[in-house]
Amino acid sequence: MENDEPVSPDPNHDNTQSKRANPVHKKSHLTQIEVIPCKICGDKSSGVHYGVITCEGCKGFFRRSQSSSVQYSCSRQSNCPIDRASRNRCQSCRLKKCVAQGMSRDAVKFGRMSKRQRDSLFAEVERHRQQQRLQANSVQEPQTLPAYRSGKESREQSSHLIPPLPPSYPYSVEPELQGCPPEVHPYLDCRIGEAQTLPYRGSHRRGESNSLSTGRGFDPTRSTPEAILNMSGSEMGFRPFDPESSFFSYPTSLHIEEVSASIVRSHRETTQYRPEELQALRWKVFSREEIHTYQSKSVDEMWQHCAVRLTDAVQYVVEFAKRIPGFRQLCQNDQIALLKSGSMEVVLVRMSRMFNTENNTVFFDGKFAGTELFKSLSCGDLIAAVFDFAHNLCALRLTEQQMAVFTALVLLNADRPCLEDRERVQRVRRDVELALSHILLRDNQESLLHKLYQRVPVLKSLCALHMEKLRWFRQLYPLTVHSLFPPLYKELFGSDTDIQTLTTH
Ligand code: HC3
Repeated sequence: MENDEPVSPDPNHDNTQSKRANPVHKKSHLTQIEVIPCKICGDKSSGVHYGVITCEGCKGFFRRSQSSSVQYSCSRQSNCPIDRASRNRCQSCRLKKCVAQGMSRDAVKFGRMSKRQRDSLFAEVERHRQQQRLQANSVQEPQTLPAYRSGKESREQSSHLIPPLPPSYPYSVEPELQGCPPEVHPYLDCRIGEAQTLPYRGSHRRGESNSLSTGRGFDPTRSTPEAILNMSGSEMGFRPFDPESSFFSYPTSLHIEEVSASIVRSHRETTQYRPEELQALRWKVFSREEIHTYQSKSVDEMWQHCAVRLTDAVQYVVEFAKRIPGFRQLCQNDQIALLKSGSMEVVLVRMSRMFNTENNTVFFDGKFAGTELFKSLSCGDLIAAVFDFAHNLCALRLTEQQMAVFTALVLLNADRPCLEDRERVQRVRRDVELALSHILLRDNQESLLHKLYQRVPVLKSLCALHMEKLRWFRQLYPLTVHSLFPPLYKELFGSDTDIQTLTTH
């Protein structure tokens, strides 16, 4: 019976040229390709072999089938199933499947694939990554949110989540009686305290020079939460922020340049896709059939799908916020309050990076999608408004640096509800305001400042409409939200009252 173990490196699979052609892209691309299972048996793949993504076993089997003179024959109806467990049972059917999938000794090497072929492969990698994350998220689901409790009980129960408030805080009355109940935020809370392993990014940033003096950049697939958590401020290239220090209260242009550089670096490390990746895929649009598949989802299915995607995007925003100079020196309550009210706004701003104004599509699930793809959400007005916003902001053609500092400004809004120390938020914000002015002045684009500030109330109205839609959806599908939406999503967009509604129905 065919010995399945690869006997030696594949002499036919020489990708030297492609390694020379683009070592970083090639390495990262090949690394990504392995998320796609073997096209022959479904086992973990090891790359493109003889023109098809296969595992080492099927690569070796095909090579031996080409070199040996043996003829394979099937003892059944030549339709044997070929999977990881059965692949050695029938060599004839296995070879038949190899050929059917396109394996050939003359197949082009990966490095010489056409751009279209490589883009198609890249999009397939992205789709598999998204599926992996979806499964990972559903596996994470068992974590349950604490059920709604009265103020006193809630504070006692949640003390392990949010440090108990010192008596001087104004939460002495029952939460129902105050403007901003001390909500429980186990997911936001731990995300603020620790760095999270983020969902897959567009590509690994190996070898990219990074800002950290230790040479460790933020790569969610590499950096463990402990590693990031243990990086000291100086190790991360930041001077410890101390709003009380005299140095901080008189920002010099050097300090402002440092704040700008720090925010731009954090932005670069916490955006899901690089501009060049999005540019490379800008004409990769969904087919009619693929759009129909999305449109055929039920309302609750599509909402759950988008809620997962939105939550992924928010996780990157949380990491970005934590790296804004001064953000983590704010009190826990204010960090959470700023994220609760600002993260969706930042997601919408960042969405404009992924928008193609020429066909009004946005990068979603590995390809560019128009509004029609989101039809089954049944909130056409919200979709249209979100796309309009993305289109108009995209048309300003912000640079990554301008985008980075603008999103930091969106987050550091001292007018947000439930803030305990507005003045401190304002102090942190002031440096970012100066940083944005500094960058626009340097870029000779001061007129952008007014245009960007004009977008802020639009963001607020979009988020209000989003919350209105969520309340509508939750009335119809309370258990979907409660049981199937990511916990972080519920923390961000839910509220104690809503949790009470859910748990008492
Ligand atoms: C805004 C959006 C949901 C989020 C989608 C995101 C931002 C997700 C991250 C991707 O990298 C980029 C992206 C593209 C499209 C964005 C969607 C467009 C429309 C949809 C709704 C307006 C929000 C629906 C979310 C809800 C209702 C489940 O909370």
